[in-house]
Parts: sequence; structure tokens; C-alpha cells
Amino acid sequence: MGRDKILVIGANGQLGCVLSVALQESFGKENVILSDIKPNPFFESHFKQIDAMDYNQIEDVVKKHSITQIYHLAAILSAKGERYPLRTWELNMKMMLNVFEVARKLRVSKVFFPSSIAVFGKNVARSKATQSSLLNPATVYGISKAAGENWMKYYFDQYRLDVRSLRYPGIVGYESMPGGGTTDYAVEIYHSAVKNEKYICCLNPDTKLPLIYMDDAIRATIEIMQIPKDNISVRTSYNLASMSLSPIEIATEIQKLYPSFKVEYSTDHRQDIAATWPSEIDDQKARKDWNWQSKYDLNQMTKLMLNQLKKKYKKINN
Ligand code: AKB
Repeated sequence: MGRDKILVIGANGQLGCVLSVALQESFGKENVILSDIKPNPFFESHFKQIDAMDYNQIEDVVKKHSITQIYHLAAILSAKGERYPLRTWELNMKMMLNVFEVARKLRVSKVFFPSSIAVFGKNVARSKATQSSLLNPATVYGISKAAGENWMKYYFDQYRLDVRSLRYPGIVGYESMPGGGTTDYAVEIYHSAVKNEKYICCLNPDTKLPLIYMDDAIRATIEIMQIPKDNISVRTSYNLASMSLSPIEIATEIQKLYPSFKVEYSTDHRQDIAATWPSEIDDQKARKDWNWQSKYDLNQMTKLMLNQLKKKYKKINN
């Protein structure tokens, strides 16, 4: 790992800020350049403000720091994307192509680009989306990720650019807040419980979606970037599975520790989006190619979320 120099684009996001710390721990702070469009006081050093819509800004940092790996995480997510469809398409595609072009021209050795369960659409059996299920996304975010998957394959086939990717389920973690996604409820619900507030859930109680605990998502990302190139048989994006949960299942688990916790269900356009996504993912390919296996279940995740958030809010309130 010694000689790798990493650039994270979108380091302020839900996944970005946790992954950035994990990469700093593995590669050394001096070898990980963090970036986002807005400054981040938490990451005082090794942080660069980059607008990924500007090719030159990415190129300058990659050249100056002799970057060998880029993690490009910045994107507008599913729920927000439906409010600004054209802007979402423009932003998600342009940032991604800027990264791929810089990586190609400057011979960056590896790129990570996240995909999502949003690439699947209504045609897929909700009960189990396989690696090769047809992609027929119903959101602009999903369309941009499905297009991104094809671009990854194109850059690999044409230029041998080693882009690696996971189709993330909704990510649940206590360290950071999500923003603009359909699965955001699965983080917010824990915050409400710890704050002794009633939670108003935008999905129906029984809408099951694929979810993953943050530590599993981080480990999966680091693992896929470490495996030998020849082990990667999927050059679009790997299905990644962990849990399949509904709001009522999470609420019931929370109530075991917070018995007075209440949830009210008031659906909005996010329910329509969730209804087009699979409830479960088949990740056999990831298991076979790089021994992927998730570790956290609902019970472990709930205990961790509630304990860590309790500590966090205690600190804030003192
Ligand atoms: C979203 O809800 O848009 C994201 C995702 C599943 O990609 N969390």
C-alpha cells in the first residue's frame, strides 16, 4: 500500500467522510487527499476544495500529488434527483466523465465509482435482483448510475482503465447523515429514537429495501479495491447484499431498547421510488470473485446505532 496516493472526491458525503478516515488509517494521512465542493473543518489538513464539474481542477490535484487511485463518490441521489432531473443528469455524468478522462490521460492505476440498487427498475423481481437482471431504472439517479456502469465497462474495454464498482444498498451509519436519498429514513429513524422524538417515515411500514451497515460498506469498498485485477469478472458493478429490511422491522428492533419510541407513516414520492427497487439483492458474484460476506445484522446494527448516537448527542448537549 506504501506507494499509493489517493484522491477522494465527495469526501463530505455520508459514505465519503467515513471512507476517508478508513483510507487515511490504511494508507497514512499524507497519502490521502480529500476533496469536496465545500470546505470541511473536520478534515483540516490534506483537504482540497474541488468542483468536480471542472476537469482542470481534478487534473491539477492528480498531477500535483501524483495520484494513483481516485474514489469518486460525489453525486445527486435518488429522491433529490427527481426534483432536478436535468441538473442531476448533467452533474452526475459530467463529474464522472471528468474523473474517468483525467484517470485515463494521467494513467491513474485504479478508480472507484459507486453504483446503486437504483439501477434496477420495476421489471425486476422485487424479491431478488440478480447480477444480470435487466437494468430499467425509474429515477434519473438510477439512469445516471446505469449509464455510469456502461461507461466503466467502456473505459475498461477501450483503455484498460481499471474502474471498480459496487451497487450499494442504502447505507446506515451513525458517523454521518445521508442527504437526498430514498433510504435516508433508515438513518434518520435512529436519530429520532435517541432524541426521544416521534419519527415521521416517508415509506410504508412494510416496504423492504436492501440496506447495509456502514462498516460493512466500507470494508466492501476497501476489499474490492485491493483484489487482483484478474479476479474481477464484473466490469460494470457488483451486486452487494447485506440486509433486507422494512421501516416496521427497524422500528420494532429500536422499540426493544426504546419502548416508547413512535413512528408515524406519511408517504411521499420516495415511496414511489422504493416501489421500483428490489427488496433483496443476490450477490453471488461478489461472494465468488472476492469472498464478500457482510457481518452485521439488524440486531447488531441497531445496538451500535443507538449506543453511538446516544454518546454523540450527550457530547453535543454537554
Ligand atoms: C438513495 O437512496 O438514493 C441511495 C442509494 C440506495 O443509492 N441511498
